[in-house]
Amino acid sequence: MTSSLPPSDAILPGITLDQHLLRRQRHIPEATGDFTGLFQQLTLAAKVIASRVRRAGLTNQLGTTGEVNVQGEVVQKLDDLANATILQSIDNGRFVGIAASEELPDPVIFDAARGRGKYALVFDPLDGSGNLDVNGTTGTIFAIFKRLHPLETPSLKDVLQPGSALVAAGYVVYGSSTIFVYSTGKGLYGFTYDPSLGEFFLSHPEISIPHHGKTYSLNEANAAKWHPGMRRWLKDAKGRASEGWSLRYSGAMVADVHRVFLKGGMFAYPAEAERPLGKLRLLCEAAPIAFLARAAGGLATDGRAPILDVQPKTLHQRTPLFVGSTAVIEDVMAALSRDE
Ligand code: P6P
Repeated sequence: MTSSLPPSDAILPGITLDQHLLRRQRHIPEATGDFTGLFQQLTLAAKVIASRVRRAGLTNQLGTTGEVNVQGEVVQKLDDLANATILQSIDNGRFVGIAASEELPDPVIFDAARGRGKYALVFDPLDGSGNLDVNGTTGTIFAIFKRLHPLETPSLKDVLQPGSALVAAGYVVYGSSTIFVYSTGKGLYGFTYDPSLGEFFLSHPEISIPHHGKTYSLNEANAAKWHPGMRRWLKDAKGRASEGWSLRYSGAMVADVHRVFLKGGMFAYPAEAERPLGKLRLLCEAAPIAFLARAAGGLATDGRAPILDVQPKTLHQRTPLFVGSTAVIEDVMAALSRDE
């Protein structure tokens, strides 16, 4: 005689992020555990950042440091904390040889004594941090490359790779709940954090971007600076309000992209007359988001070409970005290709 198991959801809320990663690792014979180890470090960093973001108003962590970063943006106190948290979390693991942060002018190269980590990590530690003071949503974005020459000293070459070379990417959205979303190229998975248990549990087992969508996410205040085709597309979209088309824009790309991934539509930060490469950073924002969008069946372009095909020339290179439902992105690209 044997006893039957209690229903699986009777006690645990589901599979954890760690378990999901270990299951993935078991299917890769050559896996050394370094990739899983790196993800566990990033998961820890996400938990720490989530905790600090939630209590910022109580721990004098709101507001700015008074500094301006390499992007020319005012640094929020939590930008610095999130940046330091991620760098510290990967510093003792020998998984990462070089890490590039949106907040730092140059990459951090980890001490050779710790072994030359095989991965290159690129990240935006706290995207949309301008929202913090008003309790808005923010996020962390990360991208993981394999280093080009793992036995050599890490260098910028390890980071200046096209998005198509990514081995994994993800984001953490610090919103009404904290959700860790990642992909290794096939499938897009979301895990919701339970602070009472200190674990991320699988809550979105297979995120798939609807082929079409009626929500567009862009900063219309900049419309006068856009390509005429983009202005025409926006005018047409606004004309379809009675058909359910609507604008949603939070000021934090991670939040807006997360909505598009789940509900369809488009997030866009177009080129402008005086900013032909737009505002968003290619390596630490657009490329990882494009990698995730492709894994979820969506599309991401710079208005002309797939973001994943763009070969970065400089670390903080910017790019226009259009990402979301394939039908919507293709429609926008057609509008941009008309020369009026
Ligand atoms: P704007 C945040 O600073 C960010 O990089 C993205 O997260 C966000 O989508 C965009 O810039 C907001 O820029 O010019 O609309 O305030």
